Parts: sequence; structure tokens; C-alpha cells
Amino acid sequence: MTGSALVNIKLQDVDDNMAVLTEASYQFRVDENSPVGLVVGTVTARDNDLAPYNTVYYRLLDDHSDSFIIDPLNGQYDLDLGARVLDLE
Ligand SMILES: [Ca+2]
Ligand SMILES: [Ca+2]
Repeated sequence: MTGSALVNIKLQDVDDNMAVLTEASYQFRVDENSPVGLVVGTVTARDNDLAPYNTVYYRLLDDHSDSFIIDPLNGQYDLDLGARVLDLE
């Protein structure tokens, strides 16, 4: 006796990919007299998982967080409103 059956397979993703920045490094130029809140640039990262495992949150390491802020959701990099005045001389 032979027969066939249709089998539905539903694949479920697991969180097995890490977010990776789309550039190896980012360089942004900021003039010394730039207004606070200035958008300096945007960094982007990609995570090859499916939602919800591909959500990327951005944050700055501590040594940069006194002058710049980054939007945790879209990676936009701004001169912080509470930043000390940039004085590079
Ligand atoms: Ca992931
Ligand atoms: Ca995955």
C-alpha cells in the first residue's frame, strides 16, 4: 500500500545572529562651534534574524557619552544638549 500526505512545516526563527554594524568604522566631523542638538551622523547595524530577534538598540560607550547622545532606536548620533562646549585647541 502506498500513500502520500501533505505536511505543513512552520519554521520558527531563533535569536542566533548578532547585530553587526554596516560599516567597519564610522567617522563624523564636528566643528568646534556646532550647535547642541546637531545631528552628527547616523550609524546603522543589521541583524539577520527575523523579528523580534532583529531589533537593534544603539548606545555609546561611557567615554563618549558626555558630549554626544545616540538615539537607541535609529542610531542617530547628536551633539548632546547637555554637552560641555567642545574645545579642541
Ligand atoms: Ca539577533
Ligand atoms: Ca535566526
